Amino acid sequence: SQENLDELLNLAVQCAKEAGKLIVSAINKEKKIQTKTSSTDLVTETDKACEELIVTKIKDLYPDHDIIGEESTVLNSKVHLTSRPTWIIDPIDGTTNFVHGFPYVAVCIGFSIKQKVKLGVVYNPILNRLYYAKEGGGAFLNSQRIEASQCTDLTKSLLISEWGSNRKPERLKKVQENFNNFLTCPCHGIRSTGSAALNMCLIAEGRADGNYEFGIHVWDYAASSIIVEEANGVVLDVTSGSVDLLARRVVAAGTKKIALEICANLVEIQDERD
Ligand code: LIP
Repeated sequence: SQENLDELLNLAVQCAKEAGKLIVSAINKEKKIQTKTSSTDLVTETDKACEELIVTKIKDLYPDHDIIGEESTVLNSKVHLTSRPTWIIDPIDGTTNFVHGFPYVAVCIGFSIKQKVKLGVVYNPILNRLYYAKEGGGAFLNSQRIEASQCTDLTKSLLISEWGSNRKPERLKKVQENFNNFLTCPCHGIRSTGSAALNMCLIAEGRADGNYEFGIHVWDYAASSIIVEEANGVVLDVTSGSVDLLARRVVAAGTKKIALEICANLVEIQDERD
């Protein structure tokens, strides 16, 4: 029910704010850094502490809900996203930024039923930007309604994408090919914040017109996907079909036209599904 969704959204906002406090208090200090799948895929004790805080709070109130968390997912294991009520959590999206003190980091909390995202919270505690949305309720940034851009011309668009943490030469070549395609299109520019979730929220806010990324995980784009949709933006899979939460790739844009043009120009990069 709507009422229940409001309650869950409140809980997600509370969790994000508390985790945000941990991030703020740790970002300027020395960090214990570990690597995950490669030397450019990082995790810190703060990622883990934030996830634990959020998971504990949710389990306390909703012990029968499922939880998918970035740091509690065993490396290279499959994610089990079922039709059951499921929380999808990235305690720090933009861990590399966090490590360097670059201020684009976000706590991401999404909630899905039947594999459909019902609400999402993306919180940047450093820049104090709280984005949230629930199904049918519009999208908000710090309590103000946000709207995606109306741009329909790729040659007049500002795009956002990322290099990603996977630097295998063959793969990186394709990432570069995609940057080249859009730069020679030419779009007005391509930006990278280092956080897939904040990139998508910039689309929701209408600060940029289109975004794509390969190699991300369900926790990087579940919460932000509903924020883009509720801001009247468009979220697609790179095949131009509907977004696939486990496909490890996403296209987001203010308009369907830009989203489809991005899809049409992309060289596909294959990553193992979540
Ligand atoms: C990050 C993504 C970013 C991507 C990085 C990394 P994390 O997520 O949000 O867009 O390019 O490689 O995966 O690991 O900081 O949560």
